Amino acid sequence: MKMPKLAYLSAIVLASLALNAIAQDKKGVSQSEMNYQAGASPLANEVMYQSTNPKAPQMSQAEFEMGRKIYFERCAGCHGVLRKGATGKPLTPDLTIGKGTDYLKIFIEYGSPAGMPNWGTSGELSKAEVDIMARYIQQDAPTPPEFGMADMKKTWKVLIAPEKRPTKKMNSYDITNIFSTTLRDAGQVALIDGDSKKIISILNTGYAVHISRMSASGRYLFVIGRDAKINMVDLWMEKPDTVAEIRVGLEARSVETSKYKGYEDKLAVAGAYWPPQYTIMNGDTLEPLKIVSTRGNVVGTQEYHPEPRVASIVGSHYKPEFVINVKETGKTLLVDYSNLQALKTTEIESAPFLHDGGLDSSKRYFMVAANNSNKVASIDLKEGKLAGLIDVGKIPHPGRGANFTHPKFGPVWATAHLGDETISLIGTDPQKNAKYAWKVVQTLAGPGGGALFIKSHPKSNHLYSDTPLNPDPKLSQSVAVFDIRDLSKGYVSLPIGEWAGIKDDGAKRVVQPEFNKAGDEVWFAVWSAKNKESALVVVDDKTLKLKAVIKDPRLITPTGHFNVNNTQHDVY
Ligand code: DHE
Repeated sequence: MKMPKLAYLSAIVLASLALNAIAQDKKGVSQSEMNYQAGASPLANEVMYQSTNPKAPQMSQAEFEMGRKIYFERCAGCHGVLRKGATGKPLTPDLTIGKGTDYLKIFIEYGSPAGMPNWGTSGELSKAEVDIMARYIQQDAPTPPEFGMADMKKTWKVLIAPEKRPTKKMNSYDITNIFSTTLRDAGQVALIDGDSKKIISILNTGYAVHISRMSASGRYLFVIGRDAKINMVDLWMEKPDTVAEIRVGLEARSVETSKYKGYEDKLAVAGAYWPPQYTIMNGDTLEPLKIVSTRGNVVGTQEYHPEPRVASIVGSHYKPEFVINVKETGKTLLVDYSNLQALKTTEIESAPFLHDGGLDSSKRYFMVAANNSNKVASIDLKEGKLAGLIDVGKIPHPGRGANFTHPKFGPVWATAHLGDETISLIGTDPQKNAKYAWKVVQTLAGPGGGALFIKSHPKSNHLYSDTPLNPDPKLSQSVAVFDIRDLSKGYVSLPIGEWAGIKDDGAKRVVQPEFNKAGDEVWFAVWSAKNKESALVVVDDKTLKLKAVIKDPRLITPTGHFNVNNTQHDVY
């Protein structure tokens, strides 16, 4: 239906007032973060039911299906599966129906300065699709199915039973220096021999595969896809391969293993985005043993949240506990796995939305970014309490962060930021450097926002910080390196993208510094789209000179890469 001109103009005025109001909202989201969050959700392929809200505009079933698919491919990462709001605003019918279709169409068409992409004018969505989306977000949000024990068991496969696996290492690789490289859009990982820099094998994994983690012994590698599929790979095999697999939900990001003395290789755990839950599994077969929901109340407001996603997980070295960070509720759960039938959980409040993080150099404290609050929480894994909640820059994004000894402030842990160019160094030694503990002791000026991962190594004098989401290709294709002996010198920039020697016009985003086992090389992914050439670039940490470029047509969209030794022992 065509809109009368006056009504159309007033809708534009109203929409622009709203845009300004949101722009002033300090939670406005940068374009970098928007792009980062707006990844496709595997929930787009799930069957969901349309319920009819008599006040919402009509939609045929085909239109509803199209709206649902587009929503999960483009919008759910920011606005939440149930549209209750996450990084983006809530889009529930009580808020959207009153605004009306024409108003919402303008929003979707033009975007907002607060970070909503201009889906229409950018050409991403057609006029008809914008119209469908404006009507779709006025319907009741369909709920994806749950995924419980019976569903998990249907997907669970032990391909090689533990008793049929090798009793000793059957290959000649130094498996402690293998890298597991995420090939994101291929749904695969490449296992690369860190010594020869040759690909050992390419393994099929889950959809838009995300991270790799190691068992405590260093024998088993666990890989999780965004579709919550876990592959368990035995590195002792002549040719390392998957020995067990399972899906623990419909969408997920994190997997980890038990690392406490006496529990090595005994258990694995994975956190899901949907359903919001974590699952504890047998460490050598992936048999699901225990599923625990994370639905609950948000720190501070104490409001109920129906879909608190599980973000980072780490296995404590101090106690038989998994450290499970729940995004929307802003709570860290210390889950005692010593008795799964009488699970004891310590719930530590900090701030939303908990995302990624890593251990300090003593491994006693888990440092986790609360990226929507611009804070880092330090969780004391020995005492089971919050040690500090530290204000940092805008949208901290550390990966696992970087530990080093600062010449003046002692042991520090570093994070860079998605939303600004700073790098915050936080004191982590309350015993010998108490006055610096849990404070930002120094702020470094990095090259720009859009940073994702920062890294150092106990044997290195350098701190590396990437900026793959910076809109300036010069920055997204290079890495900043600081000399930790004299941070006042500022950083030098290494043109990793250029060193890759890629001829085509791919994005060449330089992602995730990762050291080899010896701590004398740093590996980077040079990440381009799946129809473009990508590469891995290896830098000599002493000289900061190019050491090797790894290219292969099978290296499709490499992003994260995980060195076995450093992942196994939490060295970063
Ligand atoms: Fe990640 C870690 C979630 C997009 C590469 N990512 C994590 C963790 C979480 C997370 C919760 C911590 C896991 C842990 O430690 O247990 N990532 C998300 C998202 O929700 C988000 C923002 C959007 C999405 O649609 O998934 C997202 N992540 C990305 C990417 O676009 C990246 C850059 C490329 C890719 O491969 O998808 C990316 N994320 C990574 C990497 C890590 C990671 C490499 C592990 C860092 C480490 O050092 O351990």
